[in-house]
Amino acid sequence: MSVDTRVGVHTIGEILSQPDTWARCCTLLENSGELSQASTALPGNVEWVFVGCGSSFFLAEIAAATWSMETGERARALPASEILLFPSLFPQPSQPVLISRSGETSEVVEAAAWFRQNHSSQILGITCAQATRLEKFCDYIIRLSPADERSTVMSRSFTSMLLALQCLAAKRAGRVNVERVVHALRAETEKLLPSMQTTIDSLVRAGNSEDYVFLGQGPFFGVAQEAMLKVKEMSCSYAQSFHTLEFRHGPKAIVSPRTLVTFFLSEKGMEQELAVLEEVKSLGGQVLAITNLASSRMAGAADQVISLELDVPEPFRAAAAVIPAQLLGYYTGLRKGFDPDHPRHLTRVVMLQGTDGGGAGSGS
Ligand code: F1P
Repeated sequence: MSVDTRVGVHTIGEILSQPDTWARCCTLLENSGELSQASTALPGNVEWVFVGCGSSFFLAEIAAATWSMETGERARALPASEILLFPSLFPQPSQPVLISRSGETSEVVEAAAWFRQNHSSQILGITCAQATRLEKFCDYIIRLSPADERSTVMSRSFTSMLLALQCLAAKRAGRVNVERVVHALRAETEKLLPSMQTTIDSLVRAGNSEDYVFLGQGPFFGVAQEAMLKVKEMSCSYAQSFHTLEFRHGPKAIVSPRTLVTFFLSEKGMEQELAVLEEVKSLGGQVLAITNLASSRMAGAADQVISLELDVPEPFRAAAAVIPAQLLGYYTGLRKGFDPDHPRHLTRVVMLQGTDGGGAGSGS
């Protein structure tokens, strides 16, 4: 069998497989009953703490925002390292959710061990891998095998684990038909992929950008964070992320014709966020707007607009909204001569010396 050696072949395949993967994961969860089991067994009226590293931490940020918006319960996201270094941050009781594609990241496994040792609550884990060190510490595990990846950078694992946690929030709140949401997301995003690719590819071919900024509020702040990481990981470019309105408070000083500022526009904050977009344009920056419904005012200000037009509640649009940023990192990496399947300096899993994992800085 011939091996496909094209540069970035695994990463682009995984990015484009996301709608189909979401449907497969949703079916898996419905058949296994894992989501319903976790939804009924885990406590309410405590703060839910979503924990991860790297992309999985940014996933945690979106999941925490969704949790509070959908259930009304308190929730926050933290990198696993905060639990290890500042455990006093965690007033009892809390409901920990440990997020890790590999289930082997040392900081996440150690955080799970800390919760096991110091908290009476039950631990929920979510992973894409089999037989992981993480699950040894978990009372409940959501396992999304169809979303696992060969690539180092996360794409379908990120959006699939995010959707699973958002569906858990929806089941807890009992206000959203989860199957309908996933079906709509899958069908509509599948249709959007070709135009997303065309828009992002043409933006990259124009080759005017050397500095990237991503802006979002509410559940879209975590999307902006993940977008920043995708462009850094796949293209070794300078990228930053902020809450949209925070950009005025100093960071906008960097805006130039070589700066591409991507706005993940929310419905709730549209008016205020659009004012920042118009200000960035007036300062001479390039602007990409990712929105659910485009407007003439938006089209008049932005250089490019990607309109999702998804008939799902606002937080559930996050998974689709991040895809243009995955493509931006991918095509920018190719243009700069990198191989997104083998990102510079990175390993697929970060396992640290002195843990019950590999040697110093080892990774696989
Ligand atoms: C988390 C992570 C990724 C990053 C790289 C190294 O992995 O930090 O976010 O892109 O792949 O690992 P995991 O804990 O979700 O397996």
